[in-house]
Amino acid sequence: MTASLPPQPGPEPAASARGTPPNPFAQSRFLLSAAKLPQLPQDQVPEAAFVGRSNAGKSSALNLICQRKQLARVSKTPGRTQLINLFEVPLGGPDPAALQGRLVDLPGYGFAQVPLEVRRNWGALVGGFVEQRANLRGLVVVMDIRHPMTDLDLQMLGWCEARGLAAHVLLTKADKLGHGAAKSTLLKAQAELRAIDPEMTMQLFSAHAQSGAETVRAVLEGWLNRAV
Ligand SMILES: Nc1nc2c(ncn2[C@@H]2O[C@H](COP(=O)(O)OP(=O)(O)O)[C@@H](O)[C@H]2O)c(=O)[nH]1
Ligand SMILES: [Mg+2]
Repeated sequence: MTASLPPQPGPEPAASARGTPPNPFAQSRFLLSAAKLPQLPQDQVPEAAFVGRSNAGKSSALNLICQRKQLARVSKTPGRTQLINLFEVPLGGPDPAALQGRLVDLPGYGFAQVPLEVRRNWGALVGGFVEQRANLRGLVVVMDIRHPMTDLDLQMLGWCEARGLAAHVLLTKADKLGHGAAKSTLLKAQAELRAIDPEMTMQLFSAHAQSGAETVRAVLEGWLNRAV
């Protein structure tokens, strides 16, 4: 008698090896950095933004989603980047007007050593972006699975809820916990998220184990294919 093993998590096979469509995010290109909201493009291109505590793993997540080693520079010095970085994603499709979306890398938060002035500036920049940016279709909130749902994460989700904006949470560095602990953290945090807004979603993610990227790509494609 043969016992079949359950499917094991592991690196995703290359898209072509499975006959799945190519990853559109692999074509992402850096567009520009903005220090102030008026420097952002004024157009109709839909955007999905990434935000999270400094060092949560946001750059690593963006790099895995886009299958690029250095698209968003993985920083060893948290709290440094105070700019909004925009990446163009050619999504494909017959209508040239609907060809593109953007991924937006927002400056990280919650770094104690950052001076008050920098924190104020962060609040105006990121708060302004999340509350007002017309192009924004959804926010990916990246959290270290060992410190989920901090006060600033909740503030971010609160801004989304107030605006009726979609939000998707990545509990990243899932490789740092055992399978059972990761799963129970997910269930607990999911219950908290549902209490904020039942439509918000959450998943496990690990840049190091290369797991979870396909799920978040599908969420992003759904957002970016929505007309502005
Ligand atoms: N174990 C583990 N470490 C990670 C993972 N993602 C990021 N890191 C590490 O966490 C640190 C911060 O990552 P980074 O992507 O720069 O975070 P950011 O400040 O949010 O952009 C780096 O040392 C990464 O190597 C992950 O999935 N697993
Ligand atoms: Mg970073």
